[in-house]
Amino acid sequence: MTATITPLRAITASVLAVAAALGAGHLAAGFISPEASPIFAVGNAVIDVTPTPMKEFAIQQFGEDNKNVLLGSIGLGLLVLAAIAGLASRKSKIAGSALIVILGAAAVAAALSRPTFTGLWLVPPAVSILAGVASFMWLHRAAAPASPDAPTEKQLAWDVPGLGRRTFLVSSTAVAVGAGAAALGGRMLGQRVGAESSREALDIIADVPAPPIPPGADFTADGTPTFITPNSEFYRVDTALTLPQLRADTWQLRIHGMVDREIVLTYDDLLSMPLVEKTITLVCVSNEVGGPYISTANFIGVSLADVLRQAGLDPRADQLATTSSDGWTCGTPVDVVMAEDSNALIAIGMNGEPLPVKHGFPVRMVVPGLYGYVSATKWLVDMEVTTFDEFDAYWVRRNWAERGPVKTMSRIDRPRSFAQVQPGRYVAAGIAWAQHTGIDRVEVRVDGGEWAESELSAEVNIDTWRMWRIELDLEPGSHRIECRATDRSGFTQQEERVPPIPDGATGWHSIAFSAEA
Ligand SMILES: Nc1nc2c(c(=O)[nH]1)N[C@H]1C(S)=C(S)[C@@H](COP(=O)(O)O)O[C@H]1N2
Ligand SMILES: [Mo]
Repeated sequence: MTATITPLRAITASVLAVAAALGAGHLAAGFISPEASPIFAVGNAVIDVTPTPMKEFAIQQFGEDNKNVLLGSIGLGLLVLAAIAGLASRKSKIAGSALIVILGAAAVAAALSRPTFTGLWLVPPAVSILAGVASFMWLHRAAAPASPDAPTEKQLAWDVPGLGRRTFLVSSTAVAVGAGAAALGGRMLGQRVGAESSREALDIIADVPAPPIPPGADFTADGTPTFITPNSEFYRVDTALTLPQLRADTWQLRIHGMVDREIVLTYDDLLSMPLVEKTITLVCVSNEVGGPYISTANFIGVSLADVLRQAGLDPRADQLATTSSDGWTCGTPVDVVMAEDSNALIAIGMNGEPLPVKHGFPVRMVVPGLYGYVSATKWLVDMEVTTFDEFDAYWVRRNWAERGPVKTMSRIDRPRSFAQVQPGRYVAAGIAWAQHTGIDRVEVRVDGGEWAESELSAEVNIDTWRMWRIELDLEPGSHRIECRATDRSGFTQQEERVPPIPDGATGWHSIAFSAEA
């Protein structure tokens, strides 16, 4: 007859067994690929199947914490499931073991759905199931109240002699420590490729540096961002739950498809080509009116158009399909890349340093004038010359537009929403951008009055943002300030708000604030 175990012990056994499964799977993945870890495979699969509106919500709501929020939610979900399975296992070991097997099966399904799946990816979930079920059986047995008179032979074999009633505590601690150690070990193994050490050994110097940023390129004292965004503050948007770990010395890029000759480039090949530095503003299509997903850097790299000319393009090709090491895909219009002065780069440096790992180390693409989702492939490993008819990239399959030229936009940085400022003289400031076209003017109005032209910062080049500021004379009371940009093609931003999906947000940015003495 099986004894009933206490609810606390049942829950502890089940939760720790799930932890052991996760830790063991993580350790196994350390030998294969960090993304093969059940927790990351499931997380990445969730990211891929999350409906676009929900993904947009997460990006807007949690910003760059969205990945931690996802992992935290999965962790919480597992905790609840484990607790329920534990409570259902007070008499028998079936529910707790079944949960581990079901979770393991989900991890297998997630692994199979990953674009970089190989057969080896089945090992971590298998190890998880074994470790999880074994831990659960062991803890469940240890949790059973000691029957003073008739221990079964099996109990004798399992119990550590002399520990008596502390058996459960000792066993749980052992499982918890083991799970933690395994997870840590997996993490260390996963880092052994050493993207960071590979990066630190490099020194990237442009053969043709960008012109220095002129004084007056930003109005930081009046509340705008600095013209160049420091790498640590550069916005980050990608689908990668774990940062791809690539080394420069083993990196390769295969250029193939509708070309005269296939090319395989190594990092040394790139270093031996002319390295140019370009000051470029990157913006995300998910950026809402007034949003933060825009930054500017000095990118160093080789001309993408030159490389494609070496490969020889089939004139019928209109799309450049690129893939990152983690299987994300991107489709870039060939005509934009090949246009004269496109400034499209295969980039290896950012603000005088090798690309940071989270910005695509060792190699990414940058194409001025296009939103990141159709141009800025990080951890770039494959480039296929093809057509838009032939191939739909990651976000296009999720209802975003095939082509993503950046829309002319402007943003108010000062005042902030609901700010209280002094009446009288007040300087408002912000940014405007129309990559590859250039900003002509930014107008501002208060409380729906006359549009007034603002002062623009020194122009660095047409591929970058431009700052604006304007001196206002404010009456006491509440106010609303709006701005609109006009670009060099003569286009003026329209008032109507359009959401980011499918091809970028538009509309006037507007801020409510008040002037009070
Ligand atoms: N490999 C990979 N590259 C990617 C993405 C991605 O999800 N995976 N996201 C793209 C998007 S949507 C944008 S806006 C830019 C952002 O680049 P950043 O993170 O360096 O600012 O990267 C692009 N490159
Ligand atoms: Mo983006």
